[in-house]
Amino acid sequence: MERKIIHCDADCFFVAIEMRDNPALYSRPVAVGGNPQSRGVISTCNYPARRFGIHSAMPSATAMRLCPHLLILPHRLPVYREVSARMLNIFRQYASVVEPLSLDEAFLDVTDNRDFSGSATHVAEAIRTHVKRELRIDVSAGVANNKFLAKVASDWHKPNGLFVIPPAQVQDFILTLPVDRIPGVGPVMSRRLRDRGLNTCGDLQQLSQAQLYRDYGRSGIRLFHYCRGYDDRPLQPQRQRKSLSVEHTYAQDLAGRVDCEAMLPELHLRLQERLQRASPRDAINKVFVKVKFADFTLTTLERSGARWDLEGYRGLLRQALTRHRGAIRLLGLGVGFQAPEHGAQLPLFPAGEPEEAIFA
Ligand code: TTP
Ligand code: MG
Repeated sequence: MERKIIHCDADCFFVAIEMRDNPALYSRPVAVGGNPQSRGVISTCNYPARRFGIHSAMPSATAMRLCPHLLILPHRLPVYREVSARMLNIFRQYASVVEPLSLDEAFLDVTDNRDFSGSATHVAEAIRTHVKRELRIDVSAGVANNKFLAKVASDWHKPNGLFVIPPAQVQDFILTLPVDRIPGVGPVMSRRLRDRGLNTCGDLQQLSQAQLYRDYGRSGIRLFHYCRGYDDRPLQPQRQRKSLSVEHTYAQDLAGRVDCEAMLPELHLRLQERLQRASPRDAINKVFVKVKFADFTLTTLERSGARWDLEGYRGLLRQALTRHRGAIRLLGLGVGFQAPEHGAQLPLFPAGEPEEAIFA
């Protein structure tokens, strides 16, 4: 039977909450992010700010150059978390299966929903209205017969939009879909494809599965299915965290190993605090360190079954630091958890894989 999947994604989530709580901000460029003087980055910004080319993960200093009258507000994470939880509660009133993806995003499977004469489009409209009434923020939604298309659709009429891809229109829709609209295809992969003249999903359809596998490995297999509008991944309602980490960008670069090791205890303490609130420790099956050098070279070193005490991380860090020369800008520590058990229904993609990183 054809599935009915809705993807909901709030518009400029953090800033939407700030604007709601201070309506004078609606018409001016506003971002939430870190301090430009201490290498902060933009978490998100509203649509007036996006017109200046500002986007998530951009250094705040760059954003201020692009738009000198940009207002950058500090984070109020507890408030965002509360709104997120209330939004999730609303979603659950309309769908028995909900898979949260991040604070402001979720998939809903409404195949069995009998309300609204079984119309997923009407369910999506009702959810948008409900969230707006109760939380006073805008949610964009996409409706389709699988997760991939629903996610593409929620982006289509953003902000404050709803877009439906009826099953009969999937083939037409997909032919002209630009490759960089495929969730997980980042700038690098997009460029690789475009350099070969592969601009749309229709272009990708000309390649065989074997060809795509040869050129792009497992990502190629995903592309083969996606470019045909095909995706049989089920929702993962109790999606288990795959990893947990903490990191810090230092206001002043760390000169070398000794400086880095001096920072370890504090980072490790933060990791332990977060672990206490998260998954059971007996599920930890690997540890990793992340190092970003002053020239932005990034290296991650992970080891299965390694110790996640301070000594274990010290050993890993020493090894990671030998990989590149220069001062150090950022340090991170993390753990990976055992993958959750799966039932008979095998997903097309490995469980819990971060969507954005798939085609990095
Ligand atoms: P997104 O849904 O990616 O972005 P958004 O809701 O701000 O904007 P859009 O209208 O395009 O959906 O992310 C949700 C929130 O997650 C965002 O408000 C802030 C936070 N976030 C970060 O902190 N850093 C990031 O790099 C990104 C992408 C998001
Ligand atoms: Mg969003």
